[in-house]
Amino acid sequence: MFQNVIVKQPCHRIAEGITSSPELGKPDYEKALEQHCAYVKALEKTGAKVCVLEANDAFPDSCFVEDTAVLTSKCAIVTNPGADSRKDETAAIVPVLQHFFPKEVIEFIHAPGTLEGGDVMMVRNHFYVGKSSRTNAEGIRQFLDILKKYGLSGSEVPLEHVLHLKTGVNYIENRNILVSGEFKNNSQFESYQKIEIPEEEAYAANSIWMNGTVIVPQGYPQTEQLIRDAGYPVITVDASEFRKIDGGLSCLSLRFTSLL
Ligand code: CIR
Repeated sequence: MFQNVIVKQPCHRIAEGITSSPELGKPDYEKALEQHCAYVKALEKTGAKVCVLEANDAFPDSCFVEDTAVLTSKCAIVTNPGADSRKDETAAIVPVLQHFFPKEVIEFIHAPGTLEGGDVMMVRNHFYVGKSSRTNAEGIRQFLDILKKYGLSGSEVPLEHVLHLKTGVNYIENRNILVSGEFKNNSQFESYQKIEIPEEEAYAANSIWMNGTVIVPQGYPQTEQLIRDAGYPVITVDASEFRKIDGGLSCLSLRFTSLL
């Protein structure tokens, strides 16, 4: 159960966010704001208390708050994003985390290590961490050291094509895992019950488990059905504006239970 969620509103400069898919067009600020509101409502429906942070126009990608921290049952780890334009997004998350975690369990990834939360997938007390264009070997080394200190474990998953680990693979509890593309045959996920996402719906591999319900992006009917067939209630939300700048549903929130 995740009792708490942190989100950050999209900012006026969202159209300047980093993208690998310029052909999708630029996100529309008003639409993004509407979609963000619906996303918050969906999270609230699952019983979580949502803390909505104000937008920050200094950082076009700052609504993707997941990348700034990894929140566990024992500690909070503030990241050091690999994208230069995103590095300083972390300064704003520290005082927020202090409302939910004792100061002495707030840890940091330091340069030259880089790590983004989108590369970290939690399965109970184990954390898979993608080695990507954003998360480097030194970031992973520091991250695994921190996990060890708290009795948690982690393992590295090298990425080939996708931006972040959770762009292509997401754990939805009960040993069920959504896998797309390069992760379908990855031996590290062999022991899970795999739900294979069809290539044309790969974006929907980034669906999120929230307190028994799975929140799925709108417009991916095959994925929605596969998740329903696995026994989950589903809420769909439109994420089209975030998709234009490589953002999915997981990136838009930090989901956790407060230690305070
Ligand atoms: C970026 O490239 O950093 C943003 N445009 C998208 C971040 C998506 N975050 C995530 O998958 N956790």
